[in-house]
Amino acid sequence: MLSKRAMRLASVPIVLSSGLLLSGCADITAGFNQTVKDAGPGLLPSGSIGATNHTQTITDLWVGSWAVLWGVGVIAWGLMIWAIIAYRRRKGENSIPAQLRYNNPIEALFTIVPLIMVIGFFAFTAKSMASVEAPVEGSRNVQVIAKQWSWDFNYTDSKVHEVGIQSQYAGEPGYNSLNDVPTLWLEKDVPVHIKENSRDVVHSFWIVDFLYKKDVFPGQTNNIYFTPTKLGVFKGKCAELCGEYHSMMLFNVRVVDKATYDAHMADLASNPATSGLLSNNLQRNQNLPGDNPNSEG
Ligand SMILES: [Cu+2]
Repeated sequence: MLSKRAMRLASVPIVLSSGLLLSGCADITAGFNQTVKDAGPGLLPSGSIGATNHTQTITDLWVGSWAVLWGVGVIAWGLMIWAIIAYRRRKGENSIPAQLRYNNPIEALFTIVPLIMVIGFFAFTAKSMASVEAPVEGSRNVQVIAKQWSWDFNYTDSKVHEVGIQSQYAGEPGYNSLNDVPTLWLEKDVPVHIKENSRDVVHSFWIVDFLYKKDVFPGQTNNIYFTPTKLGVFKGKCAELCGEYHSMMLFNVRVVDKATYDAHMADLASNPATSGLLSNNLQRNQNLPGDNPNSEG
């Protein structure tokens, strides 16, 4: 039978883990770097709170999954440590303990519980993905074009565009501060449909606080649908290693009110350098099916 002392010892990891869980993010992140200090629910960036109509769904899936996994972890570690302590070799014990072959109820448990968990994770993921990926009719169209190593933005509905230039390291010729990276302008509370195209290789369009990224392929159009719901400037970057200056492939997303958005579109329209749309003729590979607008997926 298990002694009282062994029971107390076995409870240590359980108490420790639940303590960590209950103390919340504020304490855990104290003293960490800026990124972690900014952490919100589930250690996701706090800027994601209310950033788009999808961030809550994504946060719930993430935090819910971690909560379940912490529960499984605490139970598994607790049982392991209990077994290690309760069944340790005692003084004067020199023989091998009783050797057991298998235990049907335990085998069934170890099969059924993981199966239920995998099905559960799959179901919640599929449900969240379906809602995040659902096309929204009547969205404003923006074409995001990735290129080594920056971004071009075609504001399709306003027939204007902006061309991005790769950011440089400080001190290098052509250095432009991070404030000068290309900026994608979006209007708050207006659903947007982003069509992704690449001029050369595979990139990935990632707006960090929007908790979403999607690969950009040459010769194919990928689609993103969301509604920005918070004013502000958000950091974006390429999330697919795409060559030497991949790390400098940065951009900003500026979510503004209607008046500011309309004024910016008017600015772009009045400037011959930014009026009209950039064509796919700038694509490096001209023999791909996706470069023919009629075959865009
Ligand atoms: Cu890239």
